[in-house]
Amino acid sequence: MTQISRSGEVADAVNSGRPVVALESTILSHGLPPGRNLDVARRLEETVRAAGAVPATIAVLDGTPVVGLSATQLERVCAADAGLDKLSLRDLGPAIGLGRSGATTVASTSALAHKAGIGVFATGGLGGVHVGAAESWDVSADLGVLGRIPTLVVCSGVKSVLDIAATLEVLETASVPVLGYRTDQFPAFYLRSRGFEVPWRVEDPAQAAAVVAAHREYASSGVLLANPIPLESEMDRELHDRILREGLELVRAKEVHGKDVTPVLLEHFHEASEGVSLDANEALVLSNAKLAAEIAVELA
Ligand code: PSU
Ligand code: MN
Repeated sequence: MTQISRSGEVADAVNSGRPVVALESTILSHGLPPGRNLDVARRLEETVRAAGAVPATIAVLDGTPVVGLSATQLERVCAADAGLDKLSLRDLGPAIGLGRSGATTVASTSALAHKAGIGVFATGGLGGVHVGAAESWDVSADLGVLGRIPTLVVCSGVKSVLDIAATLEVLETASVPVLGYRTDQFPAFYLRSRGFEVPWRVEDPAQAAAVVAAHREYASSGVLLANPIPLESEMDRELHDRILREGLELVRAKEVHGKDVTPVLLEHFHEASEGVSLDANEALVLSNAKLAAEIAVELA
């Protein structure tokens, strides 16, 4: 049986109860362009360390799930010619069994982190219910997995390319508490709000940790902490809405389906905004890594 490969640093920290923050790799391989992705990957790890926790970036390499990529492995995942598949939880068995490599999504990263003894995970955006899901049935496995695995996921909500109201309903059905970090609004990735409220709000890492610890006593589901993009990095709403309309049109015209939808839309945002959305993406994910590390420190 393939064992999870933990870096020495991650294994030591987990075994001695020190704080660890899991980081995903799909955001690197499919969400950010080559060049920029490696820079962001390194800064994410530095940010986690600066806040007193150990970073564990996760991917599957040659059939082995790796928790805590080395510097060389991080470079491999971020390489322009990496050619990595996007692996959701259902893809882990095939990728591992067949000796393949791939980047992990929120669903698969949460599952691997949990198995490796890590309870806190930071990312940019959660997958959700796609617009038109009533016809397409396109609902990210991230939601179902959060309903089953007790990981705290710190993210900036879901992209406004998704059906946010439906996503919040599915999270409720899955018994996933949704907490706003210093906000009453559910954030929409590039935007701090999109008119949807969160049921609960926390004001600091200690409160978030208290909620997570209490939740774990009574439920086996995860917790979603929604941390809005820093105010100074929020995208202009008009620019955002225009690019979103174009992107959705592009997806329809090119008949993009399934797991390719998010990467295609993201790329369109980055191109059409001439990098503004990239800066926004970077700012929010760094902010989430810092917050996740602070909560991991509280929980440890
Ligand atoms: N949202 C983003 N950036 C991303 C993703 C989502 O803003 O990179 C990635 C994450 O890895 C997430 C996955 O878990 O897309 C969801 O994909 P799907 O909808 O195919 O489940
Ligand atoms: Mn999907």
